[in-house]
Amino acid sequence: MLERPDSGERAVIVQLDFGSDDIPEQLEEVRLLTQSAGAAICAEVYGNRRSPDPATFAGKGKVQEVAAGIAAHEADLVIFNHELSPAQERNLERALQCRVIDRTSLILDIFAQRAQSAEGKLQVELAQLDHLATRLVRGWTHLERQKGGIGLRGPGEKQLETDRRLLGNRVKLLKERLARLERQRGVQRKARARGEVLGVSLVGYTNAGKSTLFNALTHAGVYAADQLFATLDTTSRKLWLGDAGNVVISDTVGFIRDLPHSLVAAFYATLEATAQADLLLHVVDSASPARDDQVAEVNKVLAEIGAQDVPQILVFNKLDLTGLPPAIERDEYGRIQRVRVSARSGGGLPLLREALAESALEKVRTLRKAPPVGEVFPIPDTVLDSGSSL
Ligand SMILES: Nc1nc2c(ncn2[C@@H]2O[C@H](COP(=O)(O)OP(=O)(O)OP(=O)(O)O)[C@@H](O)[C@H]2O)c(=O)[nH]1
Ligand SMILES: [Mg+2]
Repeated sequence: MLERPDSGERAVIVQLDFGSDDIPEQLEEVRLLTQSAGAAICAEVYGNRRSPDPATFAGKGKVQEVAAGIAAHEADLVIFNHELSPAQERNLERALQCRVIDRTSLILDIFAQRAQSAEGKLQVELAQLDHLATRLVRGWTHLERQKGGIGLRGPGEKQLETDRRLLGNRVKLLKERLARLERQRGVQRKARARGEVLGVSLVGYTNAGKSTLFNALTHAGVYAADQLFATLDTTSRKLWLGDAGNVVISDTVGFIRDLPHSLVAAFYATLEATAQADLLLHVVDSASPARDDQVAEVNKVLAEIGAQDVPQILVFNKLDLTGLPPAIERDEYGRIQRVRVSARSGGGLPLLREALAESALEKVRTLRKAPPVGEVFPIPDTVLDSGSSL
């Protein structure tokens, strides 16, 4: 357990098992989430249940255990790695006399801390207000709120004591501002589309190494760190691929299991760019024991934002941790399925550039083709940098 940091809060984390087989991974994830939010974990409470207790989620005995943890470690807050109903949250806070936040609030708080762009900030605030709207009557937290802390940043400080009508006004205002920014971006996107450049988006589970890979490919110097949701704002750069010309590659926000729905909705505009990409590089932490689940989760969110049909190349990153050699793996039709790389050591990056170039050429070829049925035009690989209509 960590010592109390100079600033930062001490959290008791609670992980219950309802019969899932990936509890160790879920625990590891909530630890990282907690640290990413800036808190130190002073105690962990586990338990098994058949189903959540309607009143307190964890049940009476477990709540007592949590209370003991709070007392023993002078904890400032309790983090449930679960979704709590507003009533459960309220009951828990009453029983524990301590701030209680659920997984959604924790993730929203990290987003609130990281948001940089005007748009990102608006999107996060909108998601927080949505989450807060059902939790307006919390009584005792007013004093706590003045101190700030996880789950209390952002709209909480300003808004909690206002009524729903004010909240509604704020939501309306934020939506209008967002819509304006979206229109601006739509114009920019169209301008880019006219440039007829292939759009490639890096997508993947949070902490998979997207930003590290983006930097390795483009020397862009974006923020990459062993934190969940290090990236919130999309950054795009041109990437020269020799014969295949330029592509525009974008680093994007990472996904996570049970991404709060309000957040997906709020980030829809940002994620829409992903849905409109010509190609997705789906970056995977190939050394993670939860690798396959994470791939599935990412595909789930991609489907939610309408990007399920965008061609994907799986990039199995962190090869240095698995000891496997760099490689391009193809399916039985010779299509690229997977590229094994290490963004950190640079292993396999030339192969990834090759794979990207091949996909870019392939894409241009299909776009240029569209000949009358039955007719075939052989297109030389060298004449691909002008006149296509992406
Ligand atoms: N060992 C190893 N670590 C890597 C590799 N690529 C990235 N990392 C590390 O993984 C952590 C996360 O990297 P990021 O590039 O920030 O990951 P991300 O996918 O952009 O994460 P978010 O923006 O938080 O969603 C950092 O500590 C990186 O140094 C790799 O190839 N090998
Ligand atoms: Mg990142």
